[in-house]
Amino acid sequence: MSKVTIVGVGSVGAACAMAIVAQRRCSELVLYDVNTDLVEGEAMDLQHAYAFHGVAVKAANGWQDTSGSDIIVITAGARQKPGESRLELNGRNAAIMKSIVPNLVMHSHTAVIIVVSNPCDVMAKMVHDMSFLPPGRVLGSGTYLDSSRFRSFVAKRLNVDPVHVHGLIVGEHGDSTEELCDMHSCVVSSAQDIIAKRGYTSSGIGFTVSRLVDKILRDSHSVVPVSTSVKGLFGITEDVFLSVPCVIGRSGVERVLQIQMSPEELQKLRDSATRIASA
Ligand code: 6V0
Repeated sequence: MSKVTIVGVGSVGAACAMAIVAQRRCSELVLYDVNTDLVEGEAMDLQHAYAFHGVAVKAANGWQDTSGSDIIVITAGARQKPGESRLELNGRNAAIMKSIVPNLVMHSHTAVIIVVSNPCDVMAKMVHDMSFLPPGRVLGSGTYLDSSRFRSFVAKRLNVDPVHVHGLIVGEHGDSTEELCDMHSCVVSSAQDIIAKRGYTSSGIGFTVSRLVDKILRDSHSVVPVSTSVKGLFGITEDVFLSVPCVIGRSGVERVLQIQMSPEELQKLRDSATRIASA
């Protein structure tokens, strides 16, 4: 038995819900949103297919309905407009985090919290600091999505199965994400390219979150790039969250792998830390 709560059921929250349910990642999925019509409609729609997926989907009537969650996914908040950077969402989404995090933690003090709302690295640190949860129990989805995009671009160019392309994007989930090859700019501009065409991104992050939920609930000890505290690692002195390769399991981020990086890569990672610290 496992319970997952998604807070914010707009485009991203709905895509996360769809992926989690379709891939049967948990036994109970609770949806929470300030827009009560939206959340009830979304839950009803998914629940009508219960016979096909077997996940009990409920719309929360209040914070108490989120009680005892194993994982909480936060996707509440403003999204980028075309041309707007993720960091520009900081003020608006910080206010939302302040209004939801104490309520969530009060009802689920053993949950792992996955922060998706942008700017993801800044929000993940803020949620961590406000939650008073142990280190590792709050993580940002970070560059796990960027890494998946990178693998898909390499696979397409080389005409190979993306399952067999291995590579990690580390650093900020944003414009200063680290360059690992000439496809860097495609990865960094991906979200803006999609936003320019359809107004928002959702499916990629939906599957990314579903995969993270699975790895955490199975206590998989998988190595994935997610956003976590990096102060004191890789020569970073700022108190920030950034994506680096992490071992994740039932308690969230269990440890960071201190992989070898070139001096240039390390400098870019430190530049990301400086940029995030001043956001
Ligand atoms: P959206 O479709 O506008 O949905 C946001 C939802 O949040 C709406 O349904 C709101 O009602 C709800 N909401 C607002 N305030 C609260 C609150 N206090 N409590 C509960 N719910 C609330 O936005 P969309 O779903 O497209 O994006 C959500 C966030 O995800 C944005 O910050 C995006 O920038 C971010 N993304 C992050 C990605 C990542 O890889 N980390 C990827 C895509 C989008």
